[in-house]
Amino acid sequence: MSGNENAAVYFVDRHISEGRADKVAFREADGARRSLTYGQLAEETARFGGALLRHGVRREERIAMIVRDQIEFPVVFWGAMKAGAIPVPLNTLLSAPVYEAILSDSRASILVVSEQLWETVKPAIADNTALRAVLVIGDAPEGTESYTTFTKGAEPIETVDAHGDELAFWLYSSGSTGTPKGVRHVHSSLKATADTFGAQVLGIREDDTVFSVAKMFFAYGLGNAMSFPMSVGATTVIFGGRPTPDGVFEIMAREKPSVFCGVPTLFAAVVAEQEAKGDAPDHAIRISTSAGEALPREIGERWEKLWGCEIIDGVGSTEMLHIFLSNRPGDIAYGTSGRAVPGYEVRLVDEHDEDVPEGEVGELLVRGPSSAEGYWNRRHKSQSTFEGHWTRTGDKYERDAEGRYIYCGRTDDMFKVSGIWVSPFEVEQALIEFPGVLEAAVVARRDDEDLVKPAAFIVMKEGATAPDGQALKDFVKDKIGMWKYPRWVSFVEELPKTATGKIQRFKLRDSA
Ligand code: 3SK
Repeated sequence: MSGNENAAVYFVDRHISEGRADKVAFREADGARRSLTYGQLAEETARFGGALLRHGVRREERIAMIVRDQIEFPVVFWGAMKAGAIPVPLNTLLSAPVYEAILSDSRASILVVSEQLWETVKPAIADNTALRAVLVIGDAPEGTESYTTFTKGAEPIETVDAHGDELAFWLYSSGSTGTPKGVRHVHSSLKATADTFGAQVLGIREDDTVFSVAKMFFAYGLGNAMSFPMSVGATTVIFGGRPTPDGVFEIMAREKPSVFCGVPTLFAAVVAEQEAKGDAPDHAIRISTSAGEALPREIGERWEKLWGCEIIDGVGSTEMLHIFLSNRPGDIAYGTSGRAVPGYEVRLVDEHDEDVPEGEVGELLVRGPSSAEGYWNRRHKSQSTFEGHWTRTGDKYERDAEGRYIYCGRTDDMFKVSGIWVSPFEVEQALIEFPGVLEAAVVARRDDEDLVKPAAFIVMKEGATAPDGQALKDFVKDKIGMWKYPRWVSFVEELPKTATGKIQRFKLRDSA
């Protein structure tokens, strides 16, 4: 091995020798509005690592994190890695039974929790025998230890030597269905995503300030708000709260980020709110990214008109750590996911694993330098997802004449009407072009003759009146074809989504 390939050396320690000790790495946009320089981050991570070793934590022990986006998030994440332990950031919006299942599956020995989340987490650890310490960031209730006390007086450590192929951290992926799976990533993967999407698509720069509404527990947010800015010594604005259009406007105007990373639901809500208000906030955004779910063309075009900058829409996965298929600055085709990110290759295959020709729908496979090592405790699922160099995404795509990839839906979401494949995403895109429609989700439903047909669930913009269902059906028929129009239209308050913004169509299927 040449040198220490522990990711914390490149992302944290390097900035000191490169003269960025006084540069702000993280700045909170809410709560106590604290900030942390690269120098403080290097020191605090070394101290947190020292505290773990003092407590007897050994290499590869899991450190579960149920931590909001706040200054302590990067400290715990990188501090654990410095000590050779494995940080496992968890979605902060889960319920106690799901935390209980994940904590037991991961056998984490230390749990770090933000005080605001303690009441939800408390019942999840009642019967857990693997946990040796529960550290609460903030006031520590009985039976827990305060994060500050745990760290106090600990001897800062040197970052432990690690191989680039060694396990570094896990993320739990719930995808759009099922119980979360522990996805195990190695040290070199973080730099691989920063060198590919971060540097070659986003073009992240040292003078950038990044604001990501996707939280750091999510692979998309982890890259946006941590590894990409930290790869060049840029600054991240951290926001712990729930993103709303008004909150986004406020942060844009006050913090002046130059890079904004969003998800389609939020872009749609921001655009709708802005069109109602008739103005755009004073901002410094030079580029925006979207992932988590395909961005409808309409939303991309409206955003660009209002904000005067592009949205780089792409697709990634927790298994590949970040985005591997994406549009490029200056070469955007809204409504498509663009082309493979430099360093990655993609294929579209049919059910016999044969490549499908242009214009036909196939499952998307990807190969690249950041694929996960596998799932924890899920051997069969690992074997069917990670096939040698190739990773199955479970997404259906079509390639157009220009080599761009067009999202058609999750493998489980696609269905045939009169023998022809229907992409729920295509029908949804058509529906949201109807005046007053904010969001739409389409699923298969059986009619009286037991034949499968599309059913639509519609969320209207605030203050907009729901149209006649027939008007919507005719609109879709005219736009994308006779057989694809929804035979049933229901108006709902909101769509079921994962914490990271993916529509859970399976829940609508169950209710259809
Ligand atoms: O869902 C996505 O598109 C995504 C992007 C980057 C990282 C992780 C995910 C799931």
